[in-house]
Amino acid sequence: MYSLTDTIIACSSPPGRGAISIIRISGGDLTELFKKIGIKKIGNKESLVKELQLNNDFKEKCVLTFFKSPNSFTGEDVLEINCHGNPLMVEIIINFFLKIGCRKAGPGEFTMRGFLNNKISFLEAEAIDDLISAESEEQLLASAKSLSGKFEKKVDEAIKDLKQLRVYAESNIDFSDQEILEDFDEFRRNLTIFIRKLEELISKTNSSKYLIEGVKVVITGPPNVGKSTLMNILTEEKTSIVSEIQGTTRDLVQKSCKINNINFSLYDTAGIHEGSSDPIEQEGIALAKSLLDKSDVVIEIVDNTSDDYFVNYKKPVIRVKNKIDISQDVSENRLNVSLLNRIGIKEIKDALFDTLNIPNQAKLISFSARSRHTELMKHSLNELKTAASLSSDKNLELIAEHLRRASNFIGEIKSPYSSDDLLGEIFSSFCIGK
Ligand SMILES: Nc1nc2c(ncn2[C@@H]2O[C@H](COP(=O)(O)OP(=O)(O)OP(=O)(O)O)[C@@H](O)[C@H]2O)c(=O)[nH]1
Ligand SMILES: [Mg+2]
Repeated sequence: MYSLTDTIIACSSPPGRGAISIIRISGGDLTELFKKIGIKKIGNKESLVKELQLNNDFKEKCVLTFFKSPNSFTGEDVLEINCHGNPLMVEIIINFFLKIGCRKAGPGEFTMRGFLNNKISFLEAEAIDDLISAESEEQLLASAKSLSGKFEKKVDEAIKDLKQLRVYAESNIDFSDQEILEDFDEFRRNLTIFIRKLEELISKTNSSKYLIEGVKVVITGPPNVGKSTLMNILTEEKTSIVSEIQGTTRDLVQKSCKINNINFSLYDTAGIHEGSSDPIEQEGIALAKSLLDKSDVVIEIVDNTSDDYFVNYKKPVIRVKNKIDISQDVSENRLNVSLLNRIGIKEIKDALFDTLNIPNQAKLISFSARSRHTELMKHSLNELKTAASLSSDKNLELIAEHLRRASNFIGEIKSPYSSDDLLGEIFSSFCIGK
């Protein structure tokens, strides 16, 4: 965790050359620093032009703008320095300020101070990061919606609903062994309604997460069924070697593609079968299996020779039967396709969206979100489901405990206070100067 009392400095504009660069300084009180650079007086939101003597050789005329605490992004005193847009100049200016009492800011440290000083909520901070990192109009739109509070409102609603459930459980603990509580059934109904609401929110949050972070797809199945053929079709180039020889793909082959403006990270893998005596293929199979755990969705392909192939992936799965041009024997539980003849490609693409509940137009996604949010919601959901499985009012104490934990998980979406290290870790994924 960073020290919160230091005066920090970083370049906040992109690295490289340009008309101007912006360096930002933030600290509890910049009065001493101002004295050191010869500023006698500067008011909130006032700018002045000042020539700084940076070292024996260099002077630079800068525009300095002051934001007085708490009226700044970090909530502290902030000085913004505009200088000529040259990375060497920026370095000399930063070195000058390091010598007179500043410290280099870590990634996301300005934003973290803004959060800790209640200038922005945690979800706003994440949305700002998403907005800056957005690579498509859809991502930009979704993070702008989050920044305007759309996601936070949903989380607030969940927190409020959960609070009501907890109030009931906790206030009735003492009465539960006296007589059957009259309104216990209603409480259970409300709990079920809330579980459904949270499941819906998780599904929406998931599709937002996929928009921001992309979707990890593993193409798997027995050997020689057309996995690499599908890889090449989806990536629209010869990414993997295709051949009629069984066991062609041994390594993991990864390539990204965009479908309906969502990024899909595709993994072509070695065909999984038990009988391999080739140590390299065996290693490829082990790699393919380990990747399944990390995927968001699995595309399992079989062909007419492996119809009864079945694996329980514990992941959303799209089951495909390829080569229907050879065998007319279609499988009821699979998408029947002929990749060679480009039949069924659209169905596979559509299935990716349907299986993951992603709207097929990315601009319909309601807000931006991250794995951190979906994971916390899923933990919360597990606690709620355990609470709901305790069907007697005699278990009210235990129910209350599970609700408390569910509530902590949801609360952590907005305030990941549980550990300072975690807070530092989250902000450190932001860029320097932000
Ligand atoms: N008839 C027919 N052949 C196909 C079809 N799709 C792929 N093939 C052929 O099946 C063979 C195997 O295709 P690949 O894409 O290499 O299969 P794979 O699953 O990646 O194979 P491994 O990497 O060895 O596990 C190639 O000769 C393809 O041309 C199809 O729809 N119909
Ligand atoms: Mg292959």
